[in-house]
Amino acid sequence: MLYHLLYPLHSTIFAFNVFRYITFRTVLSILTALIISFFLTPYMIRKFHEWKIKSDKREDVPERHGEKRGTPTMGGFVILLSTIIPTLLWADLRNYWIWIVVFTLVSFGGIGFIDDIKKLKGKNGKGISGKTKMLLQIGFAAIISILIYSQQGFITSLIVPFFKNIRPDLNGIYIILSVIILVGASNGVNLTDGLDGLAIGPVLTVCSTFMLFAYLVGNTIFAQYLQIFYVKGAGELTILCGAMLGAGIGFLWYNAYPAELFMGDTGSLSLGAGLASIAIIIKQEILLMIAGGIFVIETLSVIIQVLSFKWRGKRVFKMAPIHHHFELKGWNEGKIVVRFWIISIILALFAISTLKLR
Ligand code: 57M
Repeated sequence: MLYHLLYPLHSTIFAFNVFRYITFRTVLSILTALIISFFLTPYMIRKFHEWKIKSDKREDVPERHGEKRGTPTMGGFVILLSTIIPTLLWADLRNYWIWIVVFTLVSFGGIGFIDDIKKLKGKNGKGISGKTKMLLQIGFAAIISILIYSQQGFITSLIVPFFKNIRPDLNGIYIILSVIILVGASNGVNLTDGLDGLAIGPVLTVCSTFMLFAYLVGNTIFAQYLQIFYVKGAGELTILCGAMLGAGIGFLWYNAYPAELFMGDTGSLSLGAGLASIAIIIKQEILLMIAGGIFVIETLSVIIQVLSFKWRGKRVFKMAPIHHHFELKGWNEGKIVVRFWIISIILALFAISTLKLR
């Protein structure tokens, strides 16, 4: 909104011409998100305590998690506000992609919100049933995928990193792939969100990677030079990624060990799906799996554990998702989290290197 208000004034105040630039508005978006997050989070932590929005009903967590009882949850609500408000202030609101990602964040955040509320109010801390949750996720993912697919000129080819000549056109099947990516990513972040700072760290590295890619993909010159698909209007997503980055950093301030706030499903489901929707729009679906490798590893650890237990009657890990395995091996929480962050930084750098290595 501020963009629409300030930029037209450039004919009288020449300096306002600067609002034309995506880079400048991205910096403003990051700063706005940081300010909102830093001021709103402590206020909301107090409110969550007052309203008894606290995680205290899990019974099966490793013993050490007992000390985490009473930590307010649903911090994802603040992350969403600190992402969406700066986006609405600094992005071009005529941009279709911005609304798609905002819709993704709100719809998946809504599913998480209902789940979080039910966990707090329901018996034994149980949220909505796994089946209902999955159906809601698939339903919204299908709507989002169709909205993306129906946009005129949307490319349904799949980019395979490192191979510039392998670009299979999936046509209508693309919608199915897109649903899988959206649902998979939202659950991947959700599974990862089990230690202080563990999920938000890789969210930040993926978000930074996509901030760069959105800018390049939305610019004809850079896209042509780097031989990546040009996606009209995708550049504005740089501003949204910036807002998510600022919101995530602000949240990490309070989620760092010992956490004063958890993001809840409101945060994990929406952030995962939000990143997936950006990946789909900027045509970097496989890159999401590389940069977001931590989410893939966490998800795979659960699949392997469940299948192994079913088929062999034996566990592969002491406990899945894999961060619990290291906890039970006696690693300190901080060590696990920082090591996972280091891996996600390496993965993000590797993802960025695909721009040149092909
Ligand atoms: C997310 N939620 C945390 C918090 C957070 C299929 C199965 C693998 C599913 C999986 C599962 O339920 N995953 C969902 C796990 C919970 O955190 C809340 O949930 C939100 C995210 N949805 O924002 O509100 C607890 O995690 C800890 N936490 C932190 N810091 C944070 O910043 O310390 C969270 C955020 C919090 C806090 O203790 O209360 C959770 O773990 O419950 N299920 C599992 O992960 C279970 N694994 C399991 O059953 N493994 C078996 C299977 C796969 C065969 C096995 O290995 O044998 C674990 N769940 C729990 N305890 N609760 C097992 C241990």
